[in-house]
Amino acid sequence: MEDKKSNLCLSCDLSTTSEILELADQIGPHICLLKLHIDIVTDFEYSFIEKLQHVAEKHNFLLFEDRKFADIGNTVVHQYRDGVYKIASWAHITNAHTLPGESIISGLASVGKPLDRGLLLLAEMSSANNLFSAEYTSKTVDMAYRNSDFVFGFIAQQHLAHPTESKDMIVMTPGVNMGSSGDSMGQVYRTPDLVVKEMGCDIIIVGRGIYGNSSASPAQRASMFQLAGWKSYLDRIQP
Ligand code: 5FU
Repeated sequence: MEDKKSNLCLSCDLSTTSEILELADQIGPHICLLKLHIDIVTDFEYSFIEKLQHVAEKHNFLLFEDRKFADIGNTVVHQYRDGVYKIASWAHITNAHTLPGESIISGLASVGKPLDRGLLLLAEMSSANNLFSAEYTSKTVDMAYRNSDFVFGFIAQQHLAHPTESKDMIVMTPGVNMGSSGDSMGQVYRTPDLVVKEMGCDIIIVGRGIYGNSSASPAQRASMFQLAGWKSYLDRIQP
């Protein structure tokens, strides 16, 4: 983030490998992280991962699979390590719901820790009328700090502090756009300035704001979000 002056994560929700590789290469200079939903890719072959890793190394960004694991420990071990996608073999970062209880973290850690991977916990979501409560969020924060050898942050809409721990965890925030307040399926957008400067989030996750309908190119849009996100971050830490 510091090297590239970027706290921008591209949410690359495209369904073909060629579209993903092309967009990743175009906007690679502007991002610190690229987030995928690998299970929406229609022409997936494992060789795609090697090509994506090449683009990620070229532009110095990390890979995040937005898998939102939500099952018992034994099942998530297989979902994370095995199957067609072998997520743990390439995703530096993935995420999990805490609904099943803390055993989901130990299951994922048994696979991810030896590979030097990291986990984010879903503490809040951007969608309208979601069921996350303040109590659920605070229990999720507790779980994160109890497992801080593997969990390093949250998907959330605001900075989340632990009542007694002084160490900070990173907050990555989806539902970010400029000039749109949401979509027709419950997504709620807020601006980079609101989430980073006012709410204390660290990374902005932007999808359609970058590659959706616009007269500007995705690279121009990504540059705009990079500048806005980084300025909001600097404004917060050096007021
Ligand atoms: F955890 C979350 C959440 O609370 N809101 C989200 O929108 C994840 N997301 C993801 O961020 C969602 O699955 C999309 O991949 C992405 C947002 O895409 P958009 O095009 O910027 O709306």
